[in-house]
Amino acid sequence: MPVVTKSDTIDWKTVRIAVVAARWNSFITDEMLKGAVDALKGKGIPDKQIYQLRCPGSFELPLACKYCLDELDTDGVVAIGAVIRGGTPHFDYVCDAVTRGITDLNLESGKPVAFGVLTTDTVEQAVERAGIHKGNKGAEAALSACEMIELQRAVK
Ligand code: DLZ
Repeated sequence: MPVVTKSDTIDWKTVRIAVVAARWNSFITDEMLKGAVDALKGKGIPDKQIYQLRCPGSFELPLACKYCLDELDTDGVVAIGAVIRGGTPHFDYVCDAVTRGITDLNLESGKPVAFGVLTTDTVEQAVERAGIHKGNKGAEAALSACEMIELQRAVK
């Protein structure tokens, strides 16, 4: 049985990718955006092929990511947001909408849209996951998008 492994021959200089960050809780999402961009640069993707965009809140992320795929012709997108339960009475609605929207966009577009959206009970938990104590979830999402781009090219 053939084994599909990651393509080691991917030329990261040919990859175009977008990072879209929600402005809500921007003290968190700014750090995650930075972590994501640094991770993509670390892969060798040229600066001019890493698009950085902002949208109002996490609810808008799926549509903003779709714009990137359709209009910027990117190979993938990293969606960055922070939904904090204490900060929103409609936490569950925003979380459900962004999760479903991004899942649907992955399958409809056939391109990776990484889920870098924190859903936490407290600000402290979000801060911990934005690069200060427990790694940077923006960077982790960016590397997931890269791995999926590699996987797509490996199965072609
Ligand atoms: C309205 C709202 C609230 C209360 N809380 C958050 C949040 O914690 N994180 C986030 O990313 N966005 C929040 N929003 C904004 C919504 O995502 C959306 O931008 C607005 O409802 C306008 O469509």
